[in-house]
Amino acid sequence: MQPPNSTLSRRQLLQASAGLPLVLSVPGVAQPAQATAANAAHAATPAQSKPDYALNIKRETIAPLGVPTEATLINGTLPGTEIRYREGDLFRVLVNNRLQSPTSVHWHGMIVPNYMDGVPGVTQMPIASGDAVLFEYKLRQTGTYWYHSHYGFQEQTGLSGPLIIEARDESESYDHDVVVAMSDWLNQPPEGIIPQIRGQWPATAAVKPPPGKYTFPGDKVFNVDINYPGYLINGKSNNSPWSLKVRRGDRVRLRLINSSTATFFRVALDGHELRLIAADGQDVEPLTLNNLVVGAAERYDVVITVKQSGSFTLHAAALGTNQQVVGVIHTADAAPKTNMKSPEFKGTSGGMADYAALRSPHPTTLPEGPLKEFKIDLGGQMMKYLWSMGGEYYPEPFAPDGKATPLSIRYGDRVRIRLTNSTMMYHPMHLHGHFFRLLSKAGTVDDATAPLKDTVAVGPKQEVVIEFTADNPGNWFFHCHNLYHLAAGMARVVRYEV
Ligand SMILES: [Cu+2]
Repeated sequence: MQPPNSTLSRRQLLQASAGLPLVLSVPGVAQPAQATAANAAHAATPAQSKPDYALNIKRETIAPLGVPTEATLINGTLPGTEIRYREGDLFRVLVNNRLQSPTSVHWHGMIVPNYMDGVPGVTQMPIASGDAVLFEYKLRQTGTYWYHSHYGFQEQTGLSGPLIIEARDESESYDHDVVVAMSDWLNQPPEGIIPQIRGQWPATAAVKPPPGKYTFPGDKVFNVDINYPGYLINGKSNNSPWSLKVRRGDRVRLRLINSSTATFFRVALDGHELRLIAADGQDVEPLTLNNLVVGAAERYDVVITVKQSGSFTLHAAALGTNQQVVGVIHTADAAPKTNMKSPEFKGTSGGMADYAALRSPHPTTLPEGPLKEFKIDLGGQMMKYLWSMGGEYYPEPFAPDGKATPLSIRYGDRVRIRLTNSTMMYHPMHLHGHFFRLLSKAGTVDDATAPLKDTVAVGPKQEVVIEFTADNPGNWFFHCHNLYHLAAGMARVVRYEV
């Protein structure tokens, strides 16, 4: 165990003794050898080398849409530093809080030990101003993930970044491996959005969404709460679009990450088909698509083959709005040139527009176990802007009186959750610490190749069934990944009974 150490405060010792990550009060780069309770548990390990990545979180003013806005940035960039590992590596990342306020970082989609999950109030204390925490765990997966703050509205103001784990033996070959992180951006503090929607504050343009021309495939209306002034690809708006230089004939793996707080994007690349090879980090049977929809917090990996010399616009249309954000993929002999015409999105649509088409390349059937079933309705009170799971509100900043019953499970259970949606909005539901099988067709619980995901968007009046084996003990957040729905109560904790 951790020996008594005179440099630790009483609070730190309390946290350490509670089995929580130990927080060091060291400005700048901390001494990682002492940084976590996890290290303390491995007392035989001598002093470790430096972390692989240090995420220095600071408040800065930036203007991605041309309007200076307060942002919460990692190492000064938007999105934050790309973390890239290889299969089987040890994850060693230091989070340095240089804000005046607390923070937290959650590793989205990662199968982490519970106390590394980064959810304040569920798995750890917030990281206090000036403190640093080393996150260390053995990587048990490959694919495209991301990380983001789970504290307040920091995620909306820039605190997120890509997290990539390359497989040692990738099934596809490609010449470029590139992250395309899509996000929504506000020119105002996000804390004011919910009071405006509730009519408690004077409304700005951001809370008056006009009817949007970009609909869900099949011309279905897509409702949004927020009228964002703009959207970004890899931190860049249409004012200076993100671009990628390639050669004719190149194969390019695009790791599409929807790191927005509320927006669903429909994506297409002019003149090219998209070969979908992975969803939420997990391989799927390849599909040839013309466009796809990426729900908030989802990831889809596509491979494109650059057919000819030229400049090809990557369109990401924000569903429910009249806006798209573009990027450009161009060959070296062609200048990057954007096509700002509205994409028509002809042909086959995939991703979250057709979950049933996603097939795992290997069986995902679960081991036998005591069946534990839950039925949870996603609901809310529109006029009050409160969002619920199973009629209960999780105590969050905009649902302070909420009280939500944990979903109690036991190690070894086969947990099946039936989600219904009685609201008029999509809810991108995310379970921490586990992959679940997505049983998109009713009555398909025996479906051997159901895809594994960590986030599933449940549409208005839709029903979705997910199931997973309870094999990672702890308290795990299960919530809507629309940050404003979460802040107004849409969450539960899945709790392993001991
Ligand atoms: Cu929601």
